[in-house]
Amino acid sequence: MTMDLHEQARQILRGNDRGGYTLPTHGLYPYQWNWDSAFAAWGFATFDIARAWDEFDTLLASQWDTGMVPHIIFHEVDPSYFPGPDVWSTGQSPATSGISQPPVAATMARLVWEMDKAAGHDRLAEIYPKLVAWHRWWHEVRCVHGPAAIIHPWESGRDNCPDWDIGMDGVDGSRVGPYTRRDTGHVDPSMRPHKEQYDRYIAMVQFGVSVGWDQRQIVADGPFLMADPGITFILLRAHADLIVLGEVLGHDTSEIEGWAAQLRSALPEIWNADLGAYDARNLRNGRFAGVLGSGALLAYVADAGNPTLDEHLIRVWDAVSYGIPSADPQADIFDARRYWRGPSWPFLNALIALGFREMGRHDLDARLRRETAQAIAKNGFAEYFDPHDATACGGANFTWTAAIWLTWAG
Ligand code: 9YW
Repeated sequence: MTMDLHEQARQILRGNDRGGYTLPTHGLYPYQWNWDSAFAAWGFATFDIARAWDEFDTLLASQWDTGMVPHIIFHEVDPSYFPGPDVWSTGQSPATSGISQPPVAATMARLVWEMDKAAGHDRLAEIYPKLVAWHRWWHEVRCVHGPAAIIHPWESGRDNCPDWDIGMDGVDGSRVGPYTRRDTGHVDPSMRPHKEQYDRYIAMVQFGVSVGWDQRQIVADGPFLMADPGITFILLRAHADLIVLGEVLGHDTSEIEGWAAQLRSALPEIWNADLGAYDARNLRNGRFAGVLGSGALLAYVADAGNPTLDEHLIRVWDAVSYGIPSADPQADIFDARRYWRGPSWPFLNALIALGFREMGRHDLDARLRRETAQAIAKNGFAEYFDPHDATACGGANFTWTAAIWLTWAG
């Protein structure tokens, strides 16, 4: 059984490989996505280490002059996805979106390098300066208020999670004009964001286009600006991994150490004492989202957990059966199959588990691994799962689900 699933997982990675970059899944997502690629590299490293490094190369080849690494790279135009390169209109070549995505690449590069240090040394040396430039961009452009901020929910990688509801309320989606969604033609619409949310997503893209994707102007005047606990923890963790990689290569890492210290000192700003947890915050008015989601639980990957958060973790986890839910099952906003409003996401479980292991919480790692593996063994390599009964949701034969099977769950 397990052998079969390993082979299936390798076939999914090979099948989604477009020659140097990997699609998240056929149909629904026909391009290269930033953090999906980093996980794909980790998966490839279990059977083809050179191919793993290629994935980082293609991702970083589309880095903007500013240092930003975009969230989507539109290598070959595919009309089955909306919003495509014409809507983003960033003027990049190859075409890209105009926002970034959670910077997990340095963390994944460290894991890949550790799997074969000799094979990885030169490849790592090539990408290291690009990773540093990307982290500098996060520090200078997105961490100006302290914690990492996002200018669009898509930048968080957790598109419609409840964290963003209060920020989305301030976005006017009524004037976006007509457009045709494609996602709801590929998968069950009840598992995707609502139309009112989509109108606002597009309005934010249109604002970016209107200012020529000037990121500082978007941070200053854009319709949406929220502090994201998820990216804050991922970036903190990635800074630490980048420092290790820099030391291996003999570089001075003091600049990165400064970014990491500054970011850690901003954590109290995203601690919501009323909620007893880290929380997303609207940076336009200081208001907290007031909901517990997977962004807060990523604290464990950055060694930022505490006993109060532990209580929430166990409470939300005990309420379901197949991994950590992406929203609080006891809150009104919970929706077991709607994307980031409740489902369990295998790759995110794998990321949180990385933190558990480093804290010495092997019991939590083992539980999360077992539950994630059971969902996959039961219903396949789905994009995400209903956390109560492991119903497969979203796209099938999903790259990062296959990757984390090979590296962790399987
Ligand atoms: C979309 C590819 C991407 C992920 C995101 C996820 C989803 C794209 O799929 O966003 O069109 O909604 O939310 O994290 O990178 O797998």
